[in-house]
Amino acid sequence: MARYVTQVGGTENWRAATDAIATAVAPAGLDLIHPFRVAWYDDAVEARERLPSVRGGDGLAVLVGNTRALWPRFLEHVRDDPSARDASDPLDRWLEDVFSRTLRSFGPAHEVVFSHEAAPRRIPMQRLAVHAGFAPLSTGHLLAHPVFGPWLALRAVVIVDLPGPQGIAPAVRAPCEGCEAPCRAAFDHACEVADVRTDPTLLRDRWRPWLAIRDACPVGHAYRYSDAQIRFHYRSEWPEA
Ligand code: B12
Repeated sequence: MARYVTQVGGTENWRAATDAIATAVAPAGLDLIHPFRVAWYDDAVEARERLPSVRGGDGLAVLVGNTRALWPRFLEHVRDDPSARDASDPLDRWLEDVFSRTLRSFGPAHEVVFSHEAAPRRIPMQRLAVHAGFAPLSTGHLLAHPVFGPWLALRAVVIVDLPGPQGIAPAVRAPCEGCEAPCRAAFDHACEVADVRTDPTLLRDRWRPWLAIRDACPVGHAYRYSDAQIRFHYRSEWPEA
């Protein structure tokens, strides 16, 4: 399976550790792997938002996410174990299982923080992605990756007891530069018809205007999720068996 591993300068052990993590989680369709130095994020946020301390600011952290590659793997899991559907958050439970299984034999001490974790362990993943040099935040309040546009999800950060990359975070290529930002009007419209920020339950029934923000982005159309995946993420709706 193709993987998109960001290349950062340096030749230290963190590169091998990043590859080991990428290889371990790849079978689950986790195909976005971005190594960074803990301090790139920690120094930019308030103390309560920092990553759990495993080694300190010079340590390695690896952001793990996915494109639409995850969906068929998740469906296979549910096909193999139909009772998985009964969990309150089947995708989150599966991801927890994937990381604990696949990183069991990963050598260095490490800690995993999931994007679905609640306070006090909640990490603002979009801001982390920006500070870590993974992707910029678009006018439509979604990360817009230079290749995949907004068609991605961030799942976890693995913080590792090894020195991380040196220097400063790589500059993110801004896909929004020079764009007329059609996502701005889509975002304003979505907030008008269903402000999910104040009432997240509105998303389930009024999801199309929120989907329109993603569709408005001119980057990454080729990586759009399938309708089934979209309906699962926006409406918690399962595809027909
Ligand atoms: C809570 C949450 C929501 C809530 C938002 C509630 C609120 N008050 O804003 C609800 C359920 C409505 C929601 C909706 C969606 N979300 Co959301 N959400 C999160 C979550 C779990 C935590 C955000 C948070 O509290 N951060 C902590 C605060 C203190 O940090 P912050 O930087 O200030 O965070 C802000 C942003 O994260 C932002 N944000 C998060 N979701 C949304 C949704 C909207 C509508 C807006 C305007 C802002 C926003 O609001 C936060 C507070 O203002 C994050 C994962 C994470 N751990 O970051 C995903 C996350 C931000 N969501 C994501 C997505 C994709 C969505 C949806 C598109 C649907 C979906 N689940 O696929 C929708 C619609 C969003 C849109 N803009 O189109 C992705 C973003 C990926 C990307 N390309 O940028 C994330 C990173 C999850 C993931 N697994 O990848 N979400």
